[in-house]
Amino acid sequence: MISGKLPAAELAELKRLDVAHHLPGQTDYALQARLGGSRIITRAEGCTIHDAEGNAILDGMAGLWCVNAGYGRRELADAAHAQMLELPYYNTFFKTASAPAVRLAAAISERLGNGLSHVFFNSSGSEANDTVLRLVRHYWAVRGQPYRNIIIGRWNGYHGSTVAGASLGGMRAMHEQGGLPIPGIEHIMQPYLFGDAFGEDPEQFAARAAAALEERILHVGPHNVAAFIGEPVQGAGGVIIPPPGYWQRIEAICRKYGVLFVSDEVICGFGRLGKWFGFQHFGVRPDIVSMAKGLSSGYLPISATAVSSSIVDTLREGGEFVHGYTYSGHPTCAAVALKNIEILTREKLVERTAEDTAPYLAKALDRVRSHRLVGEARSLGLIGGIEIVSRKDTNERFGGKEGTAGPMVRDICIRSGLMVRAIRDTIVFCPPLIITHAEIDRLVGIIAAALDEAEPQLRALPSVG
Ligand code: PXG
Repeated sequence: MISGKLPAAELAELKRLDVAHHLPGQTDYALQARLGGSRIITRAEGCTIHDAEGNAILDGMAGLWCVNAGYGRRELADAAHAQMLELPYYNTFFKTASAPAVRLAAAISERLGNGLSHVFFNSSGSEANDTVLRLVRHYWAVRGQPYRNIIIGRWNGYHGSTVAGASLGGMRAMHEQGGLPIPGIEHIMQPYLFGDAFGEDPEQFAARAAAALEERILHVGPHNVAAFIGEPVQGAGGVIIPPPGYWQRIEAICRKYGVLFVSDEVICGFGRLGKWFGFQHFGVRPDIVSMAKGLSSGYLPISATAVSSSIVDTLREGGEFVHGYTYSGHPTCAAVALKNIEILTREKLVERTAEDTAPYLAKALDRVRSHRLVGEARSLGLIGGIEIVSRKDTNERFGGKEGTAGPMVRDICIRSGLMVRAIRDTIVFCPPLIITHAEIDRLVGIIAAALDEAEPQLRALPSVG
């Protein structure tokens, strides 16, 4: 394994420049400065990232939930190289398109099935959801119902960081900055059984959580509701896997009131749940699907918003859709995404997830499931979360509030050579789909050891913080 270590002087210079000039995303800038700069990641291969200090770290997060095909894929670099020499860029505004964009639209639509025939391209997951917002409102206006413009999302859902994305999402900390959400967005409860309804019967909870959608639709008036948006499994919210029956009920409620059903597949798409798309796992049929991340395995920024053929019929009656980005259908990004889909298909990484690695991970989690600090260890496909609790068989948190144990255990994991995230007190992971059994064992083993290491410190905390 080649080290990513940089000479000490070069690393010191990079860290200095980082503090002096760089504002990383979703970061506390005082903390960045106090730490003397960010950790510099220098190289990666397979499921392993390397930092400038010479550490090799198992990437339990696939970058940021995105490097599905793993790192170091020469084929993807070659696809970008060849496309850049042929046609690096051209737009889709002048009644023009490029071969990679058109072929990618067809490849995505083929894998979506379910009448999701057409694809609009963007560069990020946030932009894909901005397109959702503009498209559904335009759709209803063309249908002669311009007042039908409310979109319902969920508390603790994540749909991006742009004004529309953060508004559709239900992250209260994001809403507190910049006066969000924008008008016309409503939020309902999330289907978080462990956190919000501990001990409730899962079926009953599924019915109750879905009924919240119907109640809200009735409250604001069904004729005013344009769409409902949700992630099949909430990622940034803490890997929240809804109880059985939830999605069927949500779909039925959308149908009952003629509300468009939008599945945000930015994390769940491209094999994460063991199907090409998360909605296919749950057996429902959305009208619109947003996707990004795994579409190119993060090698280049590209996202897509797919719509059903009946929506396209309406759009075709609506004149120009006055929406689009310079980089919509970017040829180089599209060429890389196409090659990425070819790799996922050829190597059967979606099937391998469903049949091999996901069941292996679910079983491997037994090792932490019995741990004194673990309230729940859950996974679906190759995404999972471990709930840290102060008392087994409860959902009580250390220090009497959320967010103490999670970051502590995460920091130990990273120090021990595993990159994971802490979302409040849930340790979450979402490794590349190429992860091996041995790497899954290592991932779970490091988390188990980190829980052991953190326990004395956590037990020493006062019980109410
Ligand atoms: N939808 C979902 C479901 C996502 O997870 C986005 C939309 C927005 O994608 P872009 O490409 O605009 O970032 C995401 C992105 C976190 C975290 O804290 C998660 C995301 C982004 C940044 C941080 O886990 N997911």
